[in-house]
Amino acid sequence: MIGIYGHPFAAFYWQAAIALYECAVPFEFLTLDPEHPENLEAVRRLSPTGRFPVLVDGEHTVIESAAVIEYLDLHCGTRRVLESAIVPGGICARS
Ligand SMILES: N[C@@H](CCC(=O)N[C@@H](CS)C(=O)NCC(=O)O)C(=O)O
Repeated sequence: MIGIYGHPFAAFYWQAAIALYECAVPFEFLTLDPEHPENLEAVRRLSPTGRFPVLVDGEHTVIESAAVIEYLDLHCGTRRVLESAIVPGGICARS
C-alpha cells in the first residue's frame, strides 16, 4: 500500500492528498508530529530537503508535491488528475 508522510495542516501535503483521493488510491497516512518520531526520522532519511509530502510505494520514494501528483497519475493510468482542475489548463494539454 502507498504511504504518504504529511501533516493535516500542511498545504503541500494536501496537494498530494487531493490527488490520492481523486485517484481513489488506498493509502496510509503517516503523520508527522512529535508522537510519531519514527515518521519524522523517515522523512529526514527519505527527503534530501527534509520537506514533505513524501510518498512511499514499495521500493519507490517520491518527493515534491508536483512529482507526487504526476506519479499518482501514472499509477492510476487515467491521467485524470492532470486533466482535472487541480492543474488548470492541464499538463496533458501541453504534452
Ligand atoms: N516544493 C515542495 C515544498 C514542500 C514544503 O515546503 N512542505 C512543507 C510543508 S507544507 C514543509 O516540509 N515544511 C517543513 C520544512 O520546510 O522544514 C513541494 O511541493 O513538495
